[in-house]
Amino acid sequence: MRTVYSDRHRLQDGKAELVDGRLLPCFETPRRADLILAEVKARGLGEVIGPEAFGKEPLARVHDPRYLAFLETAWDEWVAAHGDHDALPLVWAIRGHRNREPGTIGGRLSYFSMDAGTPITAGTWKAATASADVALTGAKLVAGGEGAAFSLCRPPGHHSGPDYLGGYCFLNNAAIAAQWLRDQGAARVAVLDIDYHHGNGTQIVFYGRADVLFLSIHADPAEEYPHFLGYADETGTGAGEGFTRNYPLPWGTGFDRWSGALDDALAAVRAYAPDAVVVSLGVDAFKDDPISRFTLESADFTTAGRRIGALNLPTLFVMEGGYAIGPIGVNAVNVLAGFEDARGR
Ligand code: Q9C
Ligand code: ZN
Repeated sequence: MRTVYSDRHRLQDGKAELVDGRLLPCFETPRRADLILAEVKARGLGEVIGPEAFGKEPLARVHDPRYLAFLETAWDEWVAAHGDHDALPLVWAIRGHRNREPGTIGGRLSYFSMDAGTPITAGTWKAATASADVALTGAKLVAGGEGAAFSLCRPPGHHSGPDYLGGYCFLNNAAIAAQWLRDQGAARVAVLDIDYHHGNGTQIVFYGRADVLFLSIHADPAEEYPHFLGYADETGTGAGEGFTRNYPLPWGTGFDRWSGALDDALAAVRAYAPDAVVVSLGVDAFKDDPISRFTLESADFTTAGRRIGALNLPTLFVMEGGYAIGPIGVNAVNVLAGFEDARGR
């Protein structure tokens, strides 16, 4: 399969995130994409191409225009108010508070954020929009008849909701791609999220809809980030009832249990008979991931890829998380190679 990649990911290079009371160097670094790209080339997965520019319209199909306007100018406003160090939010509306956009950049940053781990930097808007273009270009390949494509997105996307950033995510690349596929005529799209963390942003975008099936296998939110979404009893609402499925799993989960959830999710995808599948491909379920607590081995990612490939559906892989520098490339490409293997390519 072909890989879509943009060097612009480098423009997102945050200094620090707040973790357990300390400011630590960002886990979500340019090096991640470099290692994945190097492995794509080393393994001969297929041609690497640059993205097309899709503009703001496909972004606005998923995100609130007020949020997009905020994100585009946030850095300049932050610099004018506070200086040219990375922007991090500090306070959020809690139960009983007002849902009202403040006037200052500091207040607005909090309003449009869900955590203090996702710094806005000088290059954030350019990197995030390039990442969305990478997802959209992959979607176009799949819509055009390529059986599969790999969008090597960075920064990731699945924690970003209609009007907020968080979890290292600014624009929800997978949701933008899935919506674009719908807008191009796909009747039904399934989004399968195998990142270690719940895909809260993607779930919210499609929660009330039957035309996009959302399935997420992740660490139990009672124990793990993002903490406030991703329980098994969240199954969709209204017309979307039954079209969201969550598989929360406890810390320490290994491939036996994880793959049981995968098989259940894949059966649901088959029954849904979508025109296309978007895989939110995080590889942070890996045993040595520095911020995660599942125990998948590198070889397990190959097996997971094979099972996804056995669906025999047009499939777009969209890169999400994975922070074990070193094996991140191997783990991501193992999924893709396993997928190709099952397709007999
Ligand atoms: N103690 C993605 O994988 N911080 N985002 C967790 C851990 C946020 C992960 C802190 C993790 C976000 C795309
Ligand atoms: Zn993750």
